[in-house]
Amino acid sequence: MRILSGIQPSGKLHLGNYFGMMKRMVDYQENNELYAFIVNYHALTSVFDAKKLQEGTFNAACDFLALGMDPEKSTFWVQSDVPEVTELTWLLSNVTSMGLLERAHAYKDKVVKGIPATHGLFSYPVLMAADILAYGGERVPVGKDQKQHIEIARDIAERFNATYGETFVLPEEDIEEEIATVPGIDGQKMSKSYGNTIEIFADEETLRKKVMSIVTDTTPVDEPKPIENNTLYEIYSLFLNPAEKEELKDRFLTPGLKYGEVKKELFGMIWEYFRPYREKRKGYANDRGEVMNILQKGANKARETASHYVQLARKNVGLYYWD
Ligand code: AQP
Repeated sequence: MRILSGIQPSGKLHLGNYFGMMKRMVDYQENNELYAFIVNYHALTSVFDAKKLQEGTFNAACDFLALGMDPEKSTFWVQSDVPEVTELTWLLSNVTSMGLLERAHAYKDKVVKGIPATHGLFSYPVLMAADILAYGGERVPVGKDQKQHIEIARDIAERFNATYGETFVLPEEDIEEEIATVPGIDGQKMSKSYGNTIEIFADEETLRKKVMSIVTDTTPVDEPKPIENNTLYEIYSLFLNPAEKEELKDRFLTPGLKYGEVKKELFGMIWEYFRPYREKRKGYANDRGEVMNILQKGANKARETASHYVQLARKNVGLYYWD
């Protein structure tokens, strides 16, 4: 199965990105053909500082590699190193109805969050469709926030195939229900633009402060704690196997549990969980040459696949005028 997904280099990696997408990507690479990339063209919709985008791209590459992306097994590259996707975006734009894009929640949400309402932001889902279709992605592991975008990509592929003949694979979203939306420290969806993230490579003090500031309810200590919509419970559960989750549930439902103590435990757990990745990340961060080399090789591999689909699309729409 060809699995594909990307991450924007638009800020520091957080638990939502990790559990919603990255961890699952890394797990998939054992038995699947994995395509993973850093979507810097997409980040241009919200990052307007060249230096920041450059650094963000390098940092995202270090994050992904440290977390287990294996460039020998998988194809790992930076989106803009295969500029054919921007051409494909144009070809797809012409079979994408305005209505389809006008219904996109992410556009409206991002404008509300203060991201400028540009044409780029509006057509973000078409670029995303091009990314998926250019590589023949069959399954796309994402968090729930991206569900509609994958549906749009599928609609666009269907429309293109119906208009010009079989060209693209129809992609399907891959969302894990239990971790579809990781909450942030304030209980809303964990999101860079809400400033409510728990960054996985933060230093010890920053991480401790973030975890200690997870918002909790005012249930008295000597009463059972709710587990529904309980942010602390939900974040803690991400690190547990099913049996451990049951134990945690029992602890919450038993009077006497102190949220402050659970937060301290959770901090320790997160710190230890990411310790080996932090070490590995330092190695990559200090070896720019090696990271660039990996990305270049990845781009060459990715380009071969993209060429196949983009050439086919060019031919099918009639751009091969000499034929
Ligand atoms: N809170 C989340 N829960 C589950 N999955 C999440 N993802 C993001 N937040 C959560 C998933 O992470 C992948 C990469 O996301 P992205 O690079 O597209 O970043 P994003 O969705 O833009 O992340 P943010 O933090 O929410 O950024 P802003 O504030 O800019 O919108 C995706 O698969 C996403 O689903």
